[in-house]
Amino acid sequence: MNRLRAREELELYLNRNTMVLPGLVIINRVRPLFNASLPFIVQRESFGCAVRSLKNFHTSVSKMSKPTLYNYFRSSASWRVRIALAYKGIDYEYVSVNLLQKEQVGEEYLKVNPLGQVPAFVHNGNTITQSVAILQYIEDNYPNPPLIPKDPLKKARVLEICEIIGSGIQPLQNASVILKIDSEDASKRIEWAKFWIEKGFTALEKLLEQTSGKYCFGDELTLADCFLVPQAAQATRFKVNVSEFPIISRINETLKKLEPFQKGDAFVQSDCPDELKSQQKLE
Ligand SMILES: N[C@@H](CCC(=O)N[C@@H](CS)C(=O)NCC(=O)O)C(=O)O
Repeated sequence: MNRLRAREELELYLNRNTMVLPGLVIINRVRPLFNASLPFIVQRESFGCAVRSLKNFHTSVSKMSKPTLYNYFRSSASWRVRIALAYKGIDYEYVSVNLLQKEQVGEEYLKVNPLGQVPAFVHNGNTITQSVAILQYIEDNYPNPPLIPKDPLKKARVLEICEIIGSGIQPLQNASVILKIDSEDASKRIEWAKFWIEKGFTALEKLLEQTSGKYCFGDELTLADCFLVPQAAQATRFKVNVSEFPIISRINETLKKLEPFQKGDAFVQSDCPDELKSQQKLE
């Protein structure tokens, strides 16, 4: 990170957090964000950031309180959020909501999310549902390292990829949706999910021809990558041959080797049954 970039980032960060801080506290708080550029940022006055009251300072300190993620190891919408949290180095409380045991529609959880779905993210007493809203909230509060480009067109492209997966594919393969398919024959449900995943992947593959580099959007990790890996895993589950989509397949394999993707992976989570964990190791 160069001097100018560090300065811009710090100004943005301080203005968002609007606090009065003695130099030492600033250094401590920005250290994790600006480690490499720390020598350049000790002169707070020179940044022209907003000066606010001590009350605001306390508010901004509690902004750093540990969030809770209600989720389930295999839920792809939860999985996206786990990857982003790992990438940004955010520590959180993992609360498992067992979808197989229908805990998502139990009285307790419906108080958290009346829609009866995971994930739900709780921070400073505020509950946010819907993975896109959660991810945007995380991005706004923990902007570094970024997952959403600032440039409007680049941002639109990244969100386009997220939406193809998040709106065009995932809801159509969600367990509670496919269970509504009126058939004695379970293979009909798999066929249904496979159809929508393949349709979505066909469009996504075309889009990635234009946008991808090492990852979905050039060589920068973005939110689109957080969406891709869990969706590719679900595709395999629904018998899609992911290798028929060479760009998706290549990016997925590359991403799976990266630490945040390994930490967010379904099969290392505490609520993943042991037999699935070991089965996964064999594959
Ligand atoms: N649009 C929602 C989708 C959430 C969603 O579909 N969650 C699934 C797991 S991936 C769920 O909770 N399914 C249980 C159910 O619908 O009963 C988001 O992005 O958070």
